[in-house]
Amino acid sequence: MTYTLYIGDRMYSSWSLRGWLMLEKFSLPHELRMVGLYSGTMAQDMAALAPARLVPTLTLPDGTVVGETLAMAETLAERHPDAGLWPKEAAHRATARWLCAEMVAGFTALRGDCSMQLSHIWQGFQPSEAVLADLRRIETLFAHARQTSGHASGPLFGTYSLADVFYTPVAARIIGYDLPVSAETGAYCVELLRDPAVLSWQEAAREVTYDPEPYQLDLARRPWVL
Ligand SMILES: N[C@@H](CCC(=O)N[C@@H](CS)C(=O)NCC(=O)O)C(=O)O
Repeated sequence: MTYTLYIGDRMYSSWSLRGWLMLEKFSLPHELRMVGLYSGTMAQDMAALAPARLVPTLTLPDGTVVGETLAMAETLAERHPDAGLWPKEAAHRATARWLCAEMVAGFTALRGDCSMQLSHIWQGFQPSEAVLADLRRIETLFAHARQTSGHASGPLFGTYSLADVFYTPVAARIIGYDLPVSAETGAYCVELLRDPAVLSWQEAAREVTYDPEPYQLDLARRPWVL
């Protein structure tokens, strides 16, 4: 029983990272297939998965195709009720679902201005007022999650869950652009990015290079050392 996850790129595809973490972190057997997100072959590579057209896309062992990361998360959680994808307690689970849904639907300024990259830390990035508002909202949601769960640090709901999966690429944006957040949020972001699974993903990401690199900024950079 193996899932197949189609991903685009490890360095820059935030959604691919989410799709992979929800399999990898919960020990769900899977194989990966690369899709040419930046090589111009994406439509061709994904033709057999139509009408899915974005990465990640998941296929279930029976061949069912599932697009959209949130749909994948719910499908995997339903198929593996004991794997702990969602928090055990109902109130925590409802809040975790809320955080994931708001992430998928929101933070458009942060996502638009600070494309995820796991290569280096930009120096001197000046966030717009809209990006700062997104950061405030993210910290409000984190505070609400922690108040609900009673866990002041570590995974938002005490045990690593889909909420942490969905906010890992958000953490990469916060760290990768050196964005202003509280010490607590910064520590949580670093913890998410120091996860051994994320580090192995980042290491594999470095094996692929692009010329020109996507999402360049006219800014100095420092090495990604956390
Ligand atoms: N809402 C989708 C977003 C997926 C997404 O935007 N993936 C990007 C890569 S990170 C993509 O496939 N872009 C290719 C395109 O837009 O043609 C999800 O939750 O999975």
